[in-house]
Amino acid sequence: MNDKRKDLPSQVQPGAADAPLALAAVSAAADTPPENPARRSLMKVGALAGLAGVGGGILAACAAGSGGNAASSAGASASASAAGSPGIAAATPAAGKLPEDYVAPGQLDEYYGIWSGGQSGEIRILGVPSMRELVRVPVFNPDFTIGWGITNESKRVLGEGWPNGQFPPGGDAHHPHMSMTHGHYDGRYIFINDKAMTRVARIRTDIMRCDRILRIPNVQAIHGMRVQREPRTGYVFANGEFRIPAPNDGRNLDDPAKYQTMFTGINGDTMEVAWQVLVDGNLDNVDSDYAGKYAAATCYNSEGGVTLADMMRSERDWVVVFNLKRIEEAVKAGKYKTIGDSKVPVVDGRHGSPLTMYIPVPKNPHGLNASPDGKYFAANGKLSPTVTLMQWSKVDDWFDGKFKDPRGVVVAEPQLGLGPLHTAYDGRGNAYTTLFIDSQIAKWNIQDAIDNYGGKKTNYLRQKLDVMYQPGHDHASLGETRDADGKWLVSLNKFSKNRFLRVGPLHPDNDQLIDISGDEMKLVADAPVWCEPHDCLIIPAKMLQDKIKFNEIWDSNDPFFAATVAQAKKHGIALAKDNKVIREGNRVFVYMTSSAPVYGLTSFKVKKGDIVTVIDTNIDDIQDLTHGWCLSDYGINMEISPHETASVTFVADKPGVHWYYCTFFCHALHLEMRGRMLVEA
Ligand SMILES: [Cu+2]
Repeated sequence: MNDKRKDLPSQVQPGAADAPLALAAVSAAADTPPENPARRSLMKVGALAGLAGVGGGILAACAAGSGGNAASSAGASASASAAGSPGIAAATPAAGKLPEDYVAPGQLDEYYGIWSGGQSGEIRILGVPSMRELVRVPVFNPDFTIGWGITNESKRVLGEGWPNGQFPPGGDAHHPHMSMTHGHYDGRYIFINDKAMTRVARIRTDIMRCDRILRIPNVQAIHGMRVQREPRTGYVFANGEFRIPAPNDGRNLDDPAKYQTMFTGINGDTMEVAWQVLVDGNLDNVDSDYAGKYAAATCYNSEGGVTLADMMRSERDWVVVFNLKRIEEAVKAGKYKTIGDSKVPVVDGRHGSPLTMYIPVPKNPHGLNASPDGKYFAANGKLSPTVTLMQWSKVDDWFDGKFKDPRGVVVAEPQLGLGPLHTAYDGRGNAYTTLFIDSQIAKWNIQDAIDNYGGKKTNYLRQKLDVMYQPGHDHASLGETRDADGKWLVSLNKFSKNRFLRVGPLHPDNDQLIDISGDEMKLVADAPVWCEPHDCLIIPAKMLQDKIKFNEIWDSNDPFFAATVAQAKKHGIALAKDNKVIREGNRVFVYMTSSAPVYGLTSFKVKKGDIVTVIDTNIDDIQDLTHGWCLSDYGINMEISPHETASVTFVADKPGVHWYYCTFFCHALHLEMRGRMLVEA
């Protein structure tokens, strides 16, 4: 422990839990090599339990294919206990050197991290490398902090497409991706999927607030989601993961042959569905090329199965490539149908269609990742120890009829280890593949893997790094753009086990920061995160700030609350100065300002049963001087930042005096910033 880090009060090195007891355990394990049986049995608890019952054959197949480290991993024991197992000490910074993730008080991080919030349904903005969480942006999840799902402005976003605006209580967010122009992040929007409620949302980056949520018709469970890179976004591509009866109106539980799913192209500018493509099998992850011609998706259920055993039956599944130009032409030529009430044109992309190409790959592939040089795309094997690397230009040739066997687009199929899920790129010709079952990241060289596939004796494997534990996605800084800078890699690990202080049965996930700037990957930091982020993106702060102007203070004309401003105008209200109650029958509109430490109205009266809309405008000009408006015993809170207008509508069903008060500490007299609503019985 002879390093500088222990002198830094707020820094705990990766692998050291914040307690003396755990530190002792870590020290004991410090010299243990990564292959040590204790670590193996620790990390594989549960990882293979689900497969063990069904797939003895699968594990054997994996072990046969993946060489040295497979044997020890494949012999899974779900009974191994994590309770007393030591961790593995990670790389420590050299003596006298500050750790690489250290960002001193008052200093700013060099990168933004845009994190999915997983089951929370939000996105989170982090600083990288500190991995400090900056803000949360509620998207699919009602949130009392800012009144998301409570204010009229947020209800307009959340309620779109739902009967009577009755939106669901949350969502399952997975994949945040930023809009691009010519393969570079352009800073306009962040898009994210909701698997639970089959939606795609758009976040305006300048205000970091969700402005549109789109329900996707005709499919169930949007999982993989990516954006068009060229010439711009453009399309947002969304995969329907679960096959469902068509139409799904109460029939065919026992006839899965009649199930289907579709690939959806969304217009990212209008947030409308442009078209859908009917496919064979199912759709998991997706990515697009750098030429604006194709999107490609993995399918792990080519069998069309409805049970685990069914879905694993075939030795091969596939990657399906979508020919965007041909799809657009088919739609234009009217070669589509519509389903039920939906007006979305649906084209047929099943086997034999000129719109698609099905490339057989080893069974149950998962991640789909295009390389930043624009040449290749990789399908990650999951149940195969391989990654299948394919070349976009060969896809051109196949669609042009230059050859018949779709496997002709495969240029490499390196064997990496057990459970390859996702691959990231450093822009220097290397790829970084997460190995879920092995709890490792395999770094491999793309050209060496291609040469090896061509018959040359090359060693494409550069390094394997232990991660803690069971990584899903990994993501390299700018690695999904032409600007891949090969600086940081984050491994988003599903299990954290002994890496943090114990907090009960539900552990945080562990997002580990890895320095990939040198020849060797170096683990730099562990970051506990509220489950389950799945995926992230990392973008230099300067790049983003050069592209967009973050609004420190709201523009009073911002479209986010334009409908509320229009309503005020109809009432003849000047929002920045008027404090006034307007009654229209039993509809009551209460306009007031906020300026620390007072509300423009300190009392107002309504009658029991009135439908009341309170509209508050923050007229403070100072950045960060946010107010809240919380109404006692009514379950209402909303945040109003400088020059923002926010509103809430409720039925005044509880007679009496109800104090409203400011919830954001705005002034020394913040507690005195309050007023009374009288509800007359
Ligand atoms: Cu206040």
